[in-house]
Amino acid sequence: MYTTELGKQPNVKPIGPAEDPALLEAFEARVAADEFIEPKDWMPEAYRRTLVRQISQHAHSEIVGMLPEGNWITRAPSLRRKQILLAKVQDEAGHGLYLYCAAETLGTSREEMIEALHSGKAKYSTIFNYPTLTWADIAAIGWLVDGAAIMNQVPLQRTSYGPYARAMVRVCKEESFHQRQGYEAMTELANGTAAQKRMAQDAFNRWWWPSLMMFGPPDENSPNTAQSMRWRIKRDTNDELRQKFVDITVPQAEYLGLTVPDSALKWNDDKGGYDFGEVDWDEFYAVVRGEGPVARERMTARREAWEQGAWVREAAAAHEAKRRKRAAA
Ligand code: BYC
Repeated sequence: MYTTELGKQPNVKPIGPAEDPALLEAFEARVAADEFIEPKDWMPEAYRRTLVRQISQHAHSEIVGMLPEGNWITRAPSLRRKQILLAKVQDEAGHGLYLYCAAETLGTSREEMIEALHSGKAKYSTIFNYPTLTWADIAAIGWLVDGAAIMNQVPLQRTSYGPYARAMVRVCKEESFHQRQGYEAMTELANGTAAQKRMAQDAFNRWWWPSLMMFGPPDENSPNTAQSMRWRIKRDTNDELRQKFVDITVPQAEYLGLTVPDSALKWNDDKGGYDFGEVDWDEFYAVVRGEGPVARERMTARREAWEQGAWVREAAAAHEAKRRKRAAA
């Protein structure tokens, strides 16, 4: 499904004519001084391409990420839960839109990005290729998936590209609410009946490892990390963020009385963090290749939504054309 062969990708290299060394030096000095790079500023082509890749894939993740939860809006166990879930899913749509706008400032169009998603050229987060089987999965997603997302996105508020950094400020505020509502829903289940506790543990078992995969491959197998860290697109490496997530989440699980599904998990005094077991990287790469348990359903749903929404896009374009004509007259 995906065009790139993971683990064998070279670092992003500039294509086309060599870039002016003076411009390159000035650009690197600005990045090193923690200045934001803005859309009209000169930037190396490889920097632009890396940003388009990361931001558009981030946007796609937000949009595809609406599906597993959207599936539960009609089945939420109370009116309060339904309202919260509806608001959360709408927030994810908003995040997708800010991110598509941020990517558009780099000279790519919305249509090109959507086409890349639908054709399988662009990736989206592996986490959204797993099914949501019970209500506890919705609680687990809020707690773990949004928790992992915040861990990754708080540092991105200081990413070197201005529009991406600014989009992240609002996204992080909303993700923080998402994480809390998930943890609150999980607390209720973990303190509920025996059946509810079992549901909570079962969902935790199924979402723990895929959540650790959200941070990407280990640093030594991450083709993009070194360059993205130099350009300050990424502010922490995949392994650093994964470790922070484990260290913060394990005590939360203990508070809920849930067991982390990892027999290798152990506090390590020397490093001041947990040692934990090996992620199943074969599973990760299979899901990235489009072989996730519900990958096909996800892409079918997105393509159908795009086709069924054609009339809305046409109506909006016709309305705008009329408005301009009237304004010109
Ligand atoms: N899933 O060199 P690496 C959300 C790809 S939305 C799929 O480490 P990089 C939420 C990677 O793209 C969560 N693919 O790459 C929404 C690369 O392939 P390409 C999304 C993955 O970019 C709704 C290759 O593997 N968050 O939270 O330096 C409801 C090698 O990896 C994954 C973001 O997108 C993966 N998990 O680092 C609730 C955050 N991991 O592109 C919640 C922004 C890696 O070279 N993105 N790959 O063909 C990032 O921070 C970085 O792009 C990543 C990967 C850490 C994800």
